Amino acid sequence: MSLPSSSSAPTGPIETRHGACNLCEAICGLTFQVQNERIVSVKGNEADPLSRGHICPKAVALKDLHEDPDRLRQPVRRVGDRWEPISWDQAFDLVVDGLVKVREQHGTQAVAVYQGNPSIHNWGNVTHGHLFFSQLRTRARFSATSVDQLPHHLAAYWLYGHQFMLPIPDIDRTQYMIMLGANPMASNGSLMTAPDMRGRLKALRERGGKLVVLDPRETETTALSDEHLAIVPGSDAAWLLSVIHTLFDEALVKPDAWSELIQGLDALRAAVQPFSPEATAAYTGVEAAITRRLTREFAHTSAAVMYGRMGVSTQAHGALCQWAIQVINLLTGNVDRVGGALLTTPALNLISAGLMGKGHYDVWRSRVRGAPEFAGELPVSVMAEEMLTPGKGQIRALVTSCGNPVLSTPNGTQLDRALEGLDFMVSMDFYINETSRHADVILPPTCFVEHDHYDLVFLHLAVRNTARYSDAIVPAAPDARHDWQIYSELAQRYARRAWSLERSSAWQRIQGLATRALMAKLSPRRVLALGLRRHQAPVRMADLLAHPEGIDLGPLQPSLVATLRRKRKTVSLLPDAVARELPLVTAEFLSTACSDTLRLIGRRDVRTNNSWMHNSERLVSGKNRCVLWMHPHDAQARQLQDGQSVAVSSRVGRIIVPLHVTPKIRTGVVSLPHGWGHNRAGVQLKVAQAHAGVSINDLTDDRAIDRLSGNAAFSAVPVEVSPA
Ligand SMILES: Nc1nc2c(c(=O)[nH]1)N[C@H]1C(S)=C(S)[C@@H](COP(=O)(O)OP(=O)(O)OC[C@H]3O[C@@H](n4cnc5c(=O)[nH]c(N)nc54)[C@H](O)[C@@H]3O)O[C@H]1N2
Ligand SMILES: Nc1nc2c(c(=O)[nH]1)N[C@H]1C(S)=C(S)[C@@H](COP(=O)(O)OP(=O)(O)OC[C@H]3O[C@@H](n4cnc5c(=O)[nH]c(N)nc54)[C@H](O)[C@@H]3O)O[C@H]1N2
Ligand code: SF4
Ligand SMILES: [Mo]
Repeated sequence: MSLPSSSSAPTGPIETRHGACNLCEAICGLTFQVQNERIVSVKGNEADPLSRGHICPKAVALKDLHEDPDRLRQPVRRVGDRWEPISWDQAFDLVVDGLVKVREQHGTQAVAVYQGNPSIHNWGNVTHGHLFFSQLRTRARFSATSVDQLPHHLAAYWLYGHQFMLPIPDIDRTQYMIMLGANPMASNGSLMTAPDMRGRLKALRERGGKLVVLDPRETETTALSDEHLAIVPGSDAAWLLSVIHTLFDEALVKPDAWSELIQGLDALRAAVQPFSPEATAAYTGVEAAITRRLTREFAHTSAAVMYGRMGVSTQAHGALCQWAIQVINLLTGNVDRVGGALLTTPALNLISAGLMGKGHYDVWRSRVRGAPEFAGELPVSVMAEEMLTPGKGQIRALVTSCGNPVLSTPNGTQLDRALEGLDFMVSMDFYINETSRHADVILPPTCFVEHDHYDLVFLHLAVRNTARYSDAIVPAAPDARHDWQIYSELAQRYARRAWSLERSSAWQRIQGLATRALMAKLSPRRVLALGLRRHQAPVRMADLLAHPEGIDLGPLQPSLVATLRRKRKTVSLLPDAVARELPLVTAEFLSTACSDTLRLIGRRDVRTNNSWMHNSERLVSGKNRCVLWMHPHDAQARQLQDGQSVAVSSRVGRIIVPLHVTPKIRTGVVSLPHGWGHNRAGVQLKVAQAHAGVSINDLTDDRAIDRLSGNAAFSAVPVEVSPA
């Protein structure tokens, strides 16, 4: 895909530069053509060993982001309802002053942090963010994890002892894949970095393999599947328990390499006894005979993998779902098996290097609702109530970075109101959007094509081992700051200003200052080069620089069984928390799903990227994508017509949206995409405002969380739909 050439094209040599797209987890390799430091075309890089030339329409929009007139290029501070450009020096002082004052007056817990999705897509946040955030010492830490993949981490922590030991589907070698609640043809894959999903899924079928998808609606991915089961939303945990039940019932348990490592088989068999496929069929909407047949097929295939993502993570039983998926892969011997699910071993392995903590669970709880922490974070669903409920520990200040929680977290309207009442707020973001418009100061970093990149996170989640470092494509403006530079500066100034608030000894504080001063001088690239050398990586910085297209380190290899054996660790199949939970859900899972309430679910489109990138004309042009899908039977029952405006209401809110009547969705279910709703006052995104849409998270409920993990339950929100 290339760009139309500009009419006033500058003259000068055209240079080719290799880069990467960091917008989604596929991290595609790109080739840019640049003339006079202006991007003139963006293409997929055929030589990239992982993405092999694949891109999606969003890659070209990286240019739009770079050139966007609405993008902030200098810090601003809010003066009444105006924004005033200020110098970086002034901005840093204002931020440190604002945060320290709240901490002095209201205590450490009064300052909260929200780190959004691009925090892990932009490596400067990974290498330098902690220098600043750790000094705040607050337990009021929130991130996109608790509206996303939190149950995966919890299941990995329970079973393998480490939150980041996440086995990835070996999609290029599997013969049978069961996929629940994922639409990688639109999302390009998640917790499975696998660019060119179409090619990979076609190859699966061409080698005689099978793809089964469970999703309440037809999707771009179900279109490529052999079998699609339109399961009742929110009921997947019951279905997965029935699969485990069937594995025991039909003597299909064959853990192979895991036999001597797993514990609790008998307890598990007893715990799943009530959940036969026959007993849960009314609740899940999946016929018992189908569940039994699929379980048999899966167990009899020697390279099979079950995979579940957003649709089964962000629901009331998300943790049960992700635990059960791991257990099914374990009981059939498919974890750590070629063609099953394998750990990636990236060049710089942050897990084996001990640079990623193993996690902890329920060591403390949130003040108002008593929701459990995981790995030091509280569920973001409780953030607004922690701001709105008076008392000791009430949140009075907020730092947001790379996030737009007003559009991305449940009950955004309530959060919007809560942000208005804060004493101080700072946002690291290049836009004045639905969230950052509440900030006192906005610190805008450079955008993706203006800084270098090595993917510290997603190379751990890829379906093949590769390594790739990309230099900046075009130079940043002289006075611009990268995220890592913003953190470094904030960290140093904060340490000096908050000196008297620290309880550590003077010596420890001096050491802290020295470490931060040193780290501030090390760019992410220097950190990477040191890390590769220190941890004896198979590639060094010089190799990466010689191969900007990326280096292939081969297919995934079994390693988890050997690691656990070496560490003398066993896998307890039935963690205590799950054992306590199952009796609590039995009555629900054996009942009939309520049929007269409509259940709302989400939807992604290849041209969207969460709550942003709607300011790119080329991505939002064409048909309106923010429409409510409804089955013809449900529309008829409510006398609703395709194209008309309808009112959708839930416990927390009401929105008006155009209706799209389609047989592609299960009856009793309606679907809306997330990330829209740019019509709030004060937003400065001209293109996005002209295509505002509405926010699904004005309907999703902050009280609806997964009891075990605290993850938001976005799927199966009860709603009513009527003519607007
Ligand atoms: N109902 C519903 N809600 C959902 C979801 C859903 O499926 N349904 N999905 C959830 C999921 S999976 C996620 S991950 C969250 C995402 O929600 P958020 O965590 O809010 O992340 P984004 O929506 O991606 O917003 C990214 C913000 O970061 C800014 N930004 C982009 N790049 C950079 C950068 O390099 N540096 C800085 N400082 N800022 C940057 C952008 O301008 C934008 O404001 O939404 C969740 N919300
Ligand atoms: N184009 C695009 N790509 C993206 C993003 C984006 O916003 N746009 N966001 C990125 C991010 S942050 C993430 S986390 C990934 C997510 O990537 P995926 O996990 O693939 O997420 P979705 O595409 O939302 O697919 C979730 C599917 O679950 C289905 N579903 C909903 N409820 C249920 C349920 O109760 N049970 C079952 N079985 N299915 C259900 C939905 O119909 C939907 O098809 O995508 C990433 N890639
Ligand atoms: S799939 Fe699209 S958005 Fe994702 S990394 Fe590739 S080009 Fe970027
Ligand atoms: Mo996500």
